[in-house]
Amino acid sequence: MKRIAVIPGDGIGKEVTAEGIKVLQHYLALRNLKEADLTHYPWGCEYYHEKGEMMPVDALDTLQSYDAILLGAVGYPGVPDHVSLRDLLLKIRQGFDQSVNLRPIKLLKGAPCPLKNKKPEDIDFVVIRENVEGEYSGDGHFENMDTEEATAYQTGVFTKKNTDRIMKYAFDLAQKRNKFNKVTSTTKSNALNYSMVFWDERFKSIAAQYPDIKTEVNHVDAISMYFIQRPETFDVVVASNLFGDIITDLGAALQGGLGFAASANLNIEGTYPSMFEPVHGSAPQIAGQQIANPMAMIWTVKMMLDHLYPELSHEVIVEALEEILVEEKHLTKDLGGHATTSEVGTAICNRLSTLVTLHLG
Ligand code: GGG
Repeated sequence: MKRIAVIPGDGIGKEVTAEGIKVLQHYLALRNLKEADLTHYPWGCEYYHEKGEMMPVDALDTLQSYDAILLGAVGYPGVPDHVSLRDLLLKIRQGFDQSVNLRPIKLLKGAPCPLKNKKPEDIDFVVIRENVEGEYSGDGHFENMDTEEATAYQTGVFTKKNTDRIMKYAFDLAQKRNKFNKVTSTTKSNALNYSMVFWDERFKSIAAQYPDIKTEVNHVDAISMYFIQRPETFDVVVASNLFGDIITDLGAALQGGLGFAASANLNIEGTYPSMFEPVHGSAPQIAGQQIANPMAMIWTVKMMLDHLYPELSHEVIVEALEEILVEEKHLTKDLGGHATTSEVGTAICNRLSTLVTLHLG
């Protein structure tokens, strides 16, 4: 039995997490796997209002023993965004050395791609985002505040250890995917004369260890354009924390919206639990209305299953999402439908019942 810590968080995080869990338990039963042992933690912005902190000081000790963490979304008006993000999400990512943020950019059959003439086979790549340092290291300071000389410093930290680790992961993944055997590096070394010059040097050095893998280096501004102009040329894209965060929202747009963007924060050494979360935030403007699209969360649950049961294929979950999209009967408002968040979750469970029986007997 797998033990999972569940942090639904804020806003639509709660609604989509409920559907993720519904699909998770249903799928485990269909596959004759033990029901997951779930423990919910009410951490987030409501907890902050009550206790003055996003999660308890010993939260990492509490989470340490779990097989995985499932997170909904964090952030809500009334708590500064830099507090809600840093004191929960970034604390877990950094505290548990979840060095890899893996984000598939894949257009599902039936999903609304904003690019004309692009089909699912044209949009199928992975962004590997460095997840524990870089621009999100948290280093920096203010000087001379309340004067005309007021200055804010935000320091990007790029260590050889973490830069090499993320790049090796990207190259290994390109070998494993065996698509184009290609890694594209996202840089901005023309302007960032320390961090990104170092990034480029490390990329070159690691690439030399993988002579079978082709490489491409793009500035972050250029890659944003190429994602739109020629998404079919990407296989594995490696990026720093900030650049990865930004270009994967663009990637989500290619997939049909944030309602499809799934992610995994991986501790690749297995020393700490990994955390799985949809890319989207808490969307306070639609929270509590049962209109949020739960597909990103359900895809995220599939990524968690890949991690927890790597010996099994869980692609049938992606297939179920595609069938629901193509059928167009159970879609949320963002996709032009009228179904509630919960109805979409139930429809995906029903589809899984059919597909699992069909494929696996
Ligand atoms: N689903 C998690 C969430 O609430 N993400 C919001 C966000 O702003 N994330 C920034 C990041 O991934 O670094």
